[in-house]
Amino acid sequence: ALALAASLPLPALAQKKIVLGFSQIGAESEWRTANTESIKQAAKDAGIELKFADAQQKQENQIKAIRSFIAQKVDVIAFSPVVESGFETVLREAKAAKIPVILTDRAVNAKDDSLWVTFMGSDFLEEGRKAGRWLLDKEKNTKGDVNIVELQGTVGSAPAIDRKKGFEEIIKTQPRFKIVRSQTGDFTRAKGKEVMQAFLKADPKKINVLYAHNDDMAIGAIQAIEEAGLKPGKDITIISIDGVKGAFEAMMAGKLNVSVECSPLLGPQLMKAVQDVVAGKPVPKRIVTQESVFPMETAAAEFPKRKY
Ligand code: GZL
Repeated sequence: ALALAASLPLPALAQKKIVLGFSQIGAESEWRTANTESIKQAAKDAGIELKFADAQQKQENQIKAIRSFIAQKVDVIAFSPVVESGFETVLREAKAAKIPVILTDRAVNAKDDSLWVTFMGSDFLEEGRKAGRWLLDKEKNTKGDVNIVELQGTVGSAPAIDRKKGFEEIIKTQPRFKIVRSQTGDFTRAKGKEVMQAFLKADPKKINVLYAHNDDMAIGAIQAIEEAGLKPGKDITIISIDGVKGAFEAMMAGKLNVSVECSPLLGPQLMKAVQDVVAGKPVPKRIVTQESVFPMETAAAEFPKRKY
């Protein structure tokens, strides 16, 4: 009987489910909630077990979550680093535990790039350049100073650093474009409104343009501008980034002039990379999301096609 049993084909080992530990920044913006939805849905579709941790925008919570994923011996760790620096130590712990790490959405500035397998997400520098190019084109037939106030994203985050850098790289070609005030609104509507109120109160000089690093801060600022008795999108030209539904609604209402797309729909790409890493297949070190620019004139036609 033993010989007979030995000769039978082994029952196919139940394919062990891949376990992915994901540390998400928080739920600070429409972009972030769409990003979370994309990741959760894609894990379900791929049959990947997702351990999901929300850090409430605190770096120490992300570090704790990554440590707990290491302790649980997950197959892969992925996260969107809330800020660029301070993750090297915990990434070295993951490497020592032989758990591959995937960076999504935001990068870290660690020198040792062996600490992650791949970084997938937008080119924030290019997003800032697109915002700058749109403004120069809009003002190409005007003369005189163009005073810009800037709502920066989370201090120390890759998108805030690079969207500022990219925008400045473009507008510095024409000195009449001046950033007269710049402060962080931490990517949230509430903070964006609060800081814009302060800009409007403090700055006797006319504000011609608002450059917001994301739509949520722009939407908060639009409320502040209206409460100050001004017309957003007319008295103050507003440029923002992400392309979330709220931005399209503001553009259709004529209150936002342009939104530079930054897609949060990284879920499917992430799960494909997770499966490839586990299967030992090569994965590109950098996967860039393809994106466009939506001026208000295109908003109504584009809106029905939007997925986030
Ligand atoms: C960009 C992402 C930013 C969004 C914000 O990829 O990290 O974080 O632009 C979000 O809306 O809060």
